[in-house]
Amino acid sequence: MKVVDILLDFVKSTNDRNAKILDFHHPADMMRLLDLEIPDTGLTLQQLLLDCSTTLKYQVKTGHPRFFNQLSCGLDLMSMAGEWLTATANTNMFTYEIAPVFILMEHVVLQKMRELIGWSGGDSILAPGGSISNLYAFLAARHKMFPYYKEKGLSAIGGQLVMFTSDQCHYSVKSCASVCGLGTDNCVMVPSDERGRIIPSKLEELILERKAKGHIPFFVNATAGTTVIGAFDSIPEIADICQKYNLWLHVDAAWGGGLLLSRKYRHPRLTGIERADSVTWNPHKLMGALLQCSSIHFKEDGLLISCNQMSAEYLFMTDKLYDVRYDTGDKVIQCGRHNDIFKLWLQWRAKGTEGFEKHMDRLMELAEYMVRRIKQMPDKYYLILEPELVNVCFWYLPTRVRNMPHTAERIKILGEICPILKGRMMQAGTLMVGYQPDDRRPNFFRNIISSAAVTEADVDFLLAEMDRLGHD
Ligand code: ABU
Repeated sequence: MKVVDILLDFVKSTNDRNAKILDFHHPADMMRLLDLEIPDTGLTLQQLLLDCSTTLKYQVKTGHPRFFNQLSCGLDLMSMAGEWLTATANTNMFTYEIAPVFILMEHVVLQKMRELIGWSGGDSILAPGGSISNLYAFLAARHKMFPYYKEKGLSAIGGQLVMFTSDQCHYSVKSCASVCGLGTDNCVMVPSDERGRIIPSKLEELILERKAKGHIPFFVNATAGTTVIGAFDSIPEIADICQKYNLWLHVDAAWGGGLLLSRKYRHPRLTGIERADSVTWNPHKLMGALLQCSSIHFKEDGLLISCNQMSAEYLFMTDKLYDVRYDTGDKVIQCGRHNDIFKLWLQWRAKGTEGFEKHMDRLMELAEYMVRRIKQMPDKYYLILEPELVNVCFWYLPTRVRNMPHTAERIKILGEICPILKGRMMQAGTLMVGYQPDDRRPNFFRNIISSAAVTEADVDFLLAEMDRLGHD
């Protein structure tokens, strides 16, 4: 019961706007505040309870309504209940034998997600994060084109494989090239336009360039919601190119996939997604499922198992008393699989698909509200671009730059201000907003609204608090 009290206190303070988001200490100071040593002899229950509350005391409250720092924000109570029960059940998701209900839940929920993509069949699996989901897409694409790779390795290919993605993609796409033996030089970064969307004509040019060198293009990644600015590549145009050159089309919708649930915002952003061969979609992002919950979907059924199956005899016996196609563990390269489905299933049952649609529309409306407020304060804020998603990218303008023309010199100063102002937010503990540079600009703020707890008043607080902390 005491542990439950500690959990509930954390949830209460997460939802308390008067409570701080974090109590920041530098690592060396934090080490002094904590006792993390592993003892030879077990400690008392009283000490362990103290350990539990101290741990949560210094944890950043990522569900706080003023935490705008990451793509996964918020603390959905239904999903949390599912996660607590999941931990209690403590099972492994590799076989139906030991996780019958959870395996069936996964089957039903993933089928529903494929329907939302626009497929009537196909196959899917929950994976440990979007990067691994993208890797599964890569592996299946290579397997489809070179089915003997699994047994024969590189000799089955007999040439240089090449993949294509935009220069704004998530870094995990490039990582596939490194991990899978292509080398990062053979993950071709296609230029994007001023809004961060891949330029289709450049994609085609680069494919032809590599073909002329005798290379083997095989995989194109389109991003539906880039990590920093939230851009959506034009899927129909990319799909046409993939069709023309017989290339696998993967859509990394880890971030933007949630908008599939919104009739208002789905189009044109995700138009054409049904033409993809594979789709990554992370419910732990826009949908607010607790970390982690990431899915990878395939249009073609049977590819995952054919690509990854190792038929370990001690686990995946074929003479079990039930239909062993439900032993999903042999579809993946990991062995142990965490149960990431119960929290999503329970959350979806609580909200219904309509509830998720309302959630998506609300997040988008809040981002639109923030853009309007920023535009009403041109002396204090500079909007970098009109968002397509809930990523609002901007600079804060302290008093000393307000009368300067918006030149490279001012932009340099604005970039230098970001880490200073972020540091002040963290010291104050009142607000967290992320910043980063990109290939076109120095540091700028990226505000993410993906928590159901956020209101217009929180957005107003954010803008006022940045001004309070950074005006000098
Ligand atoms: N691609 C993982 C999410 C990164 C972020 O929260 O900014």
